[in-house]
Amino acid sequence: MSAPTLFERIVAREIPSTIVYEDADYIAIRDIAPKAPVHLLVIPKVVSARIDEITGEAEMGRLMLTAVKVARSQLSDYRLVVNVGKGGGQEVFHTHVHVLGGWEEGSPVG
Ligand code: D5M
Repeated sequence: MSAPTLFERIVAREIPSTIVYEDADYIAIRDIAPKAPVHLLVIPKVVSARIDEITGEAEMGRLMLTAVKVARSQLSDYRLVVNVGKGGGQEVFHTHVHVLGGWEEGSPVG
């Protein structure tokens, strides 16, 4: 068996984090190195390394619905970002959706 991912260790409370949402299948935490005034990570508890490994419509749908629910609980406007693969900026190979927001004048990106 492969070593648990960083996010599995966070789910197991082996590594401390600020948890803002949790249900049976997902957890959302504050990013340790925020790139926006509000920067959350929405993480499925079932591990896939990258989002493009998720092939089930229900699983993909529930991930995005959970990300939107978490985002809407804290923000009215926001960005959802998924980095996919090293070249896409992914550092932690356990699928997660970034929720970014809270800028006073709108997102500085894009
Ligand atoms: O994003 C991985 C993100 O994970 C990156 O924005 C930093 C964040 N990170 C790394 N370690 C921690 C801990 N311990 N708590 C909270 N957030 C963390 P990626 O899309 O893979 O580049």
